[in-house]
Amino acid sequence: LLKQKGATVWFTGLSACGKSTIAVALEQVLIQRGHAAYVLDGDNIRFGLNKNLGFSAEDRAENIRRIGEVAKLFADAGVICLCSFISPYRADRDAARATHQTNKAGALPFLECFVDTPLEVCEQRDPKGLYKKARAGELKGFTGIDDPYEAPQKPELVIKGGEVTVAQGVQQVLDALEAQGILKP
Ligand code: ADX
Repeated sequence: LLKQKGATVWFTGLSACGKSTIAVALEQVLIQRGHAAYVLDGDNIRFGLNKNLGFSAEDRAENIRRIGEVAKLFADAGVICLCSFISPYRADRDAARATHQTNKAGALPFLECFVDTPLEVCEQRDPKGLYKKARAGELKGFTGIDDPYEAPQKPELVIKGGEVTVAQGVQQVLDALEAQGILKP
């Protein structure tokens, strides 16, 4: 019916690195090209399915576990699922990848996309004023300030968020999806 192969693109990176901006722009391009694509991010997950979770290491792990399972279902249903979450812990991202690999109906493609934007750039953008609050000590456990971010060691893709435009970032993902045979060139 959909004439496409489902897959998950997992965007990881600091708050304000640009991951959701790229994911939403990519969703638009894919839909314009006739592909079924859907973004999962904090806006539609943390206010619904995961509204009972905060930002402790345990809650972040559970946040990513649930999202990994939902993304796998989207991908299994044939949708290109674009996940945009800080997902600061390597083990949590690896578990999301593993659940795609062990899918009953066959392994589902999982592309980890590291949006590698320097902390200084993210902090300068600070669209929600959260870095400022974290620096002032008003917000504890903020990723990159007083909470860890474990960068991926072997991501399928690295987007230099401080150097490329949104359109260039989108193109990088499209190229990777084509190279993996998920989209026809
Ligand atoms: S994750 O760590 O569990 O993957 P997620 O991507 O869902 O995080 O949510 C991150 C967003 O929540 C940030 O962009 C920011 O707007 C907000 N936020 C609130 N508190 C924190 C915090 N302590 N650390 C990071 N982000 C936070």
